Amino acid sequence: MHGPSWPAVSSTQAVALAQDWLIFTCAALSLAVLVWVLIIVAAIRFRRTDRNPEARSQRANNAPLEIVWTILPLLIVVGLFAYTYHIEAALEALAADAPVQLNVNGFRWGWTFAYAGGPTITGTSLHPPQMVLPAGRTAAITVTSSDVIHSFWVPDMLFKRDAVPGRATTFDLTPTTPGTYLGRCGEFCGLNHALMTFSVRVVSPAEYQRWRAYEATQ
Ligand SMILES: [Cu+2]
Repeated sequence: MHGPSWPAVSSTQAVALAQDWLIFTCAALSLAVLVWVLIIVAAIRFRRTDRNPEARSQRANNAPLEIVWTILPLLIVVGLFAYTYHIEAALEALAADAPVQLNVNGFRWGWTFAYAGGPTITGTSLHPPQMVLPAGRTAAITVTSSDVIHSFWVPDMLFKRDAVPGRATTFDLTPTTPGTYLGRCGEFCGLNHALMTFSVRVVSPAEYQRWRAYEATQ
């Protein structure tokens, strides 16, 4: 289980999103460093001293410089937008025949995981349910809710999708690393919202088949 810490980045979707985040952070940090350096240089070099009693005019302008600092940020923003759009489009795409298909229903205050042709697991805030997924296989997950808006959220997989009453939303999730990951409700839904947890146990495909076979005998 992973508590509130750096996410484990344990789905293929998470890898793409973490890369996007890294690019944004690098772009923001390099601009921040550039601005900090320029502020410090300007403050020291152009400060009022005995040798330089007149403060520089605050109104002097430099047209080429102003064009550059208008166009350059515009290009950066358009570039970041295009790259994010490209990633999100890939994340939104659904595999034609996902090997694992299940419905997730959120309710106050728990979750039901209903596998196609397989077990249905219901858990409450006192007994959170566990979802089992095979590593490296795409799961098509359809979320909905039976009362208010909840949100299916697995922080380590960097994935969150609203569970809206009367609406079914399908997304693909491909876990990469075996382990047990904490899931929560990501949308405030009432008093026991914070207790509306679940877990996702990612196992090898062979172990997943054994689990399905075992559940079928129950
Ligand atoms: Cu909820």
